[in-house]
Amino acid sequence: MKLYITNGSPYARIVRVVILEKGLTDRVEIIVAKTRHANSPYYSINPSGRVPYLVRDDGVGLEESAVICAYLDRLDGKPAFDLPAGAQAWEARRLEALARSMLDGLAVLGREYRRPEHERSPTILLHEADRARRMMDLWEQQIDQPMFHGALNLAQITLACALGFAGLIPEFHWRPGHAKLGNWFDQISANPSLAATAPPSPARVPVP
Ligand SMILES: N[C@@H](CCC(=O)N[C@@H](CS)C(=O)NCC(=O)O)C(=O)O
Repeated sequence: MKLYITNGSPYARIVRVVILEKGLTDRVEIIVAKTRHANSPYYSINPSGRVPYLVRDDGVGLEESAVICAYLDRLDGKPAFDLPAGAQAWEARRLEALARSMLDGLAVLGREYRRPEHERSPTILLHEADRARRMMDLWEQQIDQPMFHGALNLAQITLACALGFAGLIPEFHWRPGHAKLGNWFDQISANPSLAATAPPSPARVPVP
């Protein structure tokens, strides 16, 4: 299989973490795609131009990090990232969606800051920075949930990748006022699959 990524993409990182956790490194070739470039050859592979994109062994391509993770997790018939049983399944869905919601906003914020200054929209910057701050406040409360302190799950991976991406936006400082969240992030970042996929330094990250 082939997984197309960019080094700075937090969505691609979620999939890369799952590949490591599932021991699939020998089965998935990771290829850095050229995104957001007119006429990139990558567009003939994935017309949407987005990453992550998994080309399966049968040649079929899959988009969306959650779909790709679910596919890879089930390959061995022993899913490690399935939803827990009963009411906890809704908690898992709720928290993963909340983490993804913050990540979606941060992705817009990061992208806007990486445009040339004269192309940036002050309205979008303000809107997304406000959203991100509200979400960080919410996470400072939610991080006590047992689901964030047990075995690695997709809500944890998504939140860790969102916070890792926030750290790539030099203009956005999320740690002040969010000590619990910061501690959680520091601890989970030491996990080998997260450490191995840590994003490159801000100066080298292309627009996701
Ligand atoms: N919902 C998608 C989001 C994927 C996404 O937005 N990827 C960005 C990189 S972080 C991208 O490919 N951007 C390139 C473009 O928009 O052309 C997922 O979860 O996979």
